[in-house]
Amino acid sequence: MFRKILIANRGEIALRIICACKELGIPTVAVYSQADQHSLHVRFADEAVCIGPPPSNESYLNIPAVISAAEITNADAIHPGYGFLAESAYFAEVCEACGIVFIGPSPAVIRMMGDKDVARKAMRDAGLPIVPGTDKIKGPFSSAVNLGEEIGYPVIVKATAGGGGKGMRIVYSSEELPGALEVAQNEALSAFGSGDVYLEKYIPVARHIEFQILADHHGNVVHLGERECSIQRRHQKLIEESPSSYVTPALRDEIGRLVVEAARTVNYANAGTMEFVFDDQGHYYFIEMNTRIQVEHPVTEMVTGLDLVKEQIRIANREALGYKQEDIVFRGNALECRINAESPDTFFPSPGTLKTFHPPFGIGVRVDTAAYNECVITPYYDSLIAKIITYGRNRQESINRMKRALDMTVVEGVQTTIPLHQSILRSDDFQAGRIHTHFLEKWNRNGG
Ligand code: MV4
Repeated sequence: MFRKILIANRGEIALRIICACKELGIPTVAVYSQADQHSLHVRFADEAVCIGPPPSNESYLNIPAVISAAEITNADAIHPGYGFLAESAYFAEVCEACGIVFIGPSPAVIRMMGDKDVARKAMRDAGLPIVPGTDKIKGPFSSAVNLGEEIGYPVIVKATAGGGGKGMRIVYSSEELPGALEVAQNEALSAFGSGDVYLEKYIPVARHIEFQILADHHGNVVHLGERECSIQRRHQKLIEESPSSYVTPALRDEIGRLVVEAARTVNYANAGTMEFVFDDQGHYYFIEMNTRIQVEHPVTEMVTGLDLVKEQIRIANREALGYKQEDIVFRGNALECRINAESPDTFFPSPGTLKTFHPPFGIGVRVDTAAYNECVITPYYDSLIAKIITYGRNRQESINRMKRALDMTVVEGVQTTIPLHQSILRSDDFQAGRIHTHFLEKWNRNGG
C-alpha cells in the first residue's frame, strides 16, 4: 500500500479523503493556503504544508507547489478530490513523471473526456447513445446555419472544454445561431482558454441522471447505479438522490451494462461518472463523463454500502475489485442537500464567520463538512458549508429524515440554502418525484 497520501484539496472533500486514509492505515499530508491555516483538514492530517496565498491559482492550483509538498514529505500518491486539479491531464502527467501515483484515471483518459466532443464520439463508438450533434465548429459561424437546420431546433451550443454550464447557449432558430456561437466561444475562451464549440440537439424537459462506475487495472468494471441530479440552479446541483425514481430495475440494468462496456472500451481505471440527459419519452443520451470523485458520491455510498474513496485508493494501488456486478446490491434510498452560504434573494455567495454551526444527527443522517463554530467561509473558494445526506428504507423515509435533519441544523452568521431545501422538500412535485432540470425556474417558495 502507499507509504503516504498527499491530499491536493481542502474543505469537506479533503476531510472525506483523510477518513478513508485513516481507515486504511495510510498517513496523510494536507496542503493548505494561507486562508486555510485553521481548517480541519490541516488539523486532522498527519502533516501539513502551506502551499501559498489564498487565491487558488497561487495555492491549490499551483502544480509546482503541490508536487514540492509531496516531495518534501515523501508522499508517494496524491488524491486530487474534486475541482482544482482533479481533471487536469497535465497534473496527472506531472505526477507520473515525478514517480507519484495520481489517484484517478490515466492522463490519456482524462484528456479524452476533458474534450467533450472527443468524449461524445468515443462513447458513441463504445456503444452509448448520444444526442445528435456536430464536430467542433470551424468559423465563419454564418456557415454553421445549415448544421443547425440538419439537427433541427432547438439546439444547444456547448464548449468542448466546458462542463458546469459555462459557454452553453440554447438556440431556437437559425437567426440566433451565429450570434450564440460567438457569445459561447468568447465565454469559453475566457473561462477555459479554448473557444472551441459544438452543437447538440437540445432536449427540452430533461432529467439529468448520472451513472457511477468503478474500474480496476485488471479489466474488472462495475456500475453502482445512478444519481438523479435534476434539481439544479444555474448549473449548481442542489439536491441529489439515489436511486432515481425514474429508473426502473430493468432500465438500470440496461444502462449499467452499456456504461460498464463503454468504460472497458476506453481502458478506464478508477472511479468515474457518465452523465445522461433523459427526455420525456424514455430516451436517454450520454452527454459527458466526469473522471473524478464527485460532490454527490455519498448517496451512492449509502445505497451500495461501498466506500468510494477507499475503492479509489485501492484501485490506484493496482488491487483488483473484490466483487462482481452481481455482488452489488442497491438498498434503500439516499438524498443529499448541499448547504451553501448564499443569499436567498440574489443567490450570490454570502461569505462570513459561522457564529453557530450545529449539524444534524440521528438515525439515517450523515453530514460531510469541514465547518465548525467560528469557522470562516472565505470568498476565495466555493461556498459549500455542509452536505446533509439522509438514508431511508425508501424514498419517503429519507425525505422525512431530510426534513427533520434540516429543521435540526443550526447555521448562524451567514445566510444559507436551508430554507430553499425545506420548501423544495415540502413541494408536491418533489414528493411525487416529478422533477426535471427546469424544476426551480417555475417554482417558488410558496409553491409546490
Ligand atoms: C444538455 C441538456 C439538454 N440537451 N444537452 C448542463 C450542464 C452540462 N453538464 C450539460 N447540461 C445539459 N446538457 C442537451 N443536448 C440539458 C442540460 C442541463 C441543463 C440545461 C439548461 C439549464 C439547466 C440544465 C440543468 C441540467 C442539465
